[in-house]
Amino acid sequence: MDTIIVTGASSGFGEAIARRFLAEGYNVIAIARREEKLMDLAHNFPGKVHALALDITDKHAVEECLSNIPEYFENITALVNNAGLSLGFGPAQDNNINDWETMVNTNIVALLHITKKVLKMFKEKNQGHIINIGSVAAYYPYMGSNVYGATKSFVHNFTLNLKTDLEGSNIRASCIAPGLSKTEFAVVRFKGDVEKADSLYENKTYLTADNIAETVFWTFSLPANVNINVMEVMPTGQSFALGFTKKQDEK
Ligand code: NDP
Ligand code: 8X3
Repeated sequence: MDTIIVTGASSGFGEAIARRFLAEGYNVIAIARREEKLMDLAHNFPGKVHALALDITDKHAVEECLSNIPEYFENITALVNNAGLSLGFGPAQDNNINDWETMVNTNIVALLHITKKVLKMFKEKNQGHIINIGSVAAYYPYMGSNVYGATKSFVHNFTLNLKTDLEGSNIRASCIAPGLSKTEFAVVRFKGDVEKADSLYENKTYLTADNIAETVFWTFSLPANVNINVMEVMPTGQSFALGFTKKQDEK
């Protein structure tokens, strides 16, 4: 059976994407740091999940694990580069430089390492699909998005450029750009402050992880001659990133 690699499979979109493919009978290589969450997934789909508990910014661990894939999971047909995060929500001048580095290292550098490794396997078979999870933050600026939005712009641009390099091959490259979605994303962004995270969704419509899992599965399941390049997916009530209007400071 074909195998799908899903990074960030321990929660949110990644977990829902993994479950969506597993429900269709695919094998899944599930990557994230929280082993217990990956084990829950593996217990629900016995024999179908190869759980790799690792930090994707650890390039040696990534290299080691992806070089030693058990035979049953070897027939990889898609890579979903989903793991990612935003840290902090303030203006650039107030942000923590370490948070910026973590976002760049996770959302860009780690994605590149994994892509490079898997692309080699795809090239050997002249088949495969790389699906990157971007964000509407790549196109619509909002206060506090700064480096996060810029990392997602990289993901979008890299996907489109990758596609030009793959011209003439059977390998597809797609970028799915979700809008406001309720996952653990905001809790991570606000560093565990659940109340603050919840307030982001107050009086707003938002996407669910299952909505994005369905979009990813649809993108993958289209005929082999069809490539979704970039697709923006927003909740019906959203028209541009977060777009808070803010009164000017009165001084
Ligand atoms: P979650 O926080 O629910 O999921 C993030 C996933 O990424 C977790 O499984 C986490 O696993 C994994 N992850 C983060 N850092 C690492 C790391 N260093 N190594 C391995 N795994 C890591 O958020 P979402 O599901 O919402 O986010 C998924 C993607 O969607 C991200 O790329 C995000 O930028 C993007 N996105 C989210 C939107 C939203 O509104 N929620 C909107 C647009 C895009 P663990 O902690 O176990 O390592
Ligand atoms: C907001 C999308 O990725 O900035 O609509 O949270 S993101």
